[in-house]
Amino acid sequence: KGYHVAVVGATGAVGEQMLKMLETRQFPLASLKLLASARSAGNTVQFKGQDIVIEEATPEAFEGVQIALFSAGGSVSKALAPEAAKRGAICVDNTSAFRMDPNVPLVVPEVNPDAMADHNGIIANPNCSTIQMVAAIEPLRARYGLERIIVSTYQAVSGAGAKAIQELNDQTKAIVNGEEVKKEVLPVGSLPKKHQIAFNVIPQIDTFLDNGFTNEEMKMVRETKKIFGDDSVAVAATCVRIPVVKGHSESVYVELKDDFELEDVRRLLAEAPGIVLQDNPEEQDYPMPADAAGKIETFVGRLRRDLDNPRGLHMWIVSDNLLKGAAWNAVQIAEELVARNLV
Ligand code: A2P
Ligand code: 11C
Repeated sequence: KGYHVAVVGATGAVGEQMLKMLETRQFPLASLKLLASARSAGNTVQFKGQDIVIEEATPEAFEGVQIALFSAGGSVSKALAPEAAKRGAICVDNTSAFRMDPNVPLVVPEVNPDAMADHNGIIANPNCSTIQMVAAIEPLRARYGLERIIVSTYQAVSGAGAKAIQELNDQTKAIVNGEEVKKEVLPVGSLPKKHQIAFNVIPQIDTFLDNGFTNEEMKMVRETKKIFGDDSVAVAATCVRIPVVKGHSESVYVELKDDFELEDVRRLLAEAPGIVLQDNPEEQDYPMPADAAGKIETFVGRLRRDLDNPRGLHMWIVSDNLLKGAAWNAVQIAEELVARNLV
């Protein structure tokens, strides 16, 4: 049996990876519709060796679609996901448009797969930096209970889309060649002031809020509480952009409720679905974005007990932000929908 699937934003950085995931996972397809803006309509994209013509994303384009994967920005999701749902599609939305809507499940399949059943036509995919963090913490939360999280991120430019990847490449070449550096995209496309990302580090992702945190940081706070179903977990984040193309890294400090043995923590992570324990400091072996890029798993290493708090644990978490952080989590939700007879 196959399903009628649409990918909205098929020409974007995440959309491209969604197609790759549907292909490599051999997702059961009856048909595949590729949607983007009117600018791309008529262009073709390769899928399984065949050219598929891109169509403009309009409400009518969703007639007959059973599963729609959205990654074309929040405003497109706000306008079109309800239209797709009205026509009978289940939307897996990779934008922030519906994440905090109480009627929309926010799902990481390794953490809260049962939340999926309560969908009203839309299931939200969390922010990339949230997904990899909660996937790695969940096995410890389930065993020991979770008091607080303090996280600093090292995020790849692909999180800001295809234009930001191009900007890093262009700036790097310009600097190496002694040419003028153009600053047009980062840190935030919609704000006039820009900073250089090549050979630099920018402690701003998304806009600042009144409380001094950025929107990206507050996404990590709010989404984590919703996914864990626990508002009492304390979360604070500092989100930072670094000159890496693919793969977000995170330095995470967690305080657990119960006492733990490091050996048990290691075993729990080694056995957890979707997690790869990579923690062999004697061999200088730990997760890095250059190794995690292109892989669907979340890699965890540098495990240490805090020097002062015996229930405090330090860890280093790396995953491909376009895969587990976006396209793979979305296709994984689609696979679960099929497995649970929810389509
Ligand atoms: P297009 O290529 O036609 O502009 P990225 O995150 O890499 O910047 O990609 C954004 C994706 O969202 C692209 O596939 C882009 O298509 C798509 N997109 C942008 N605006 C719209 C729109 N108004 N309707 C549908 N798709 C859109
Ligand atoms: C980044 N995390 O790396 C952002 C991108 O809410 O889906 C994803 C934004 C979102 O820039």
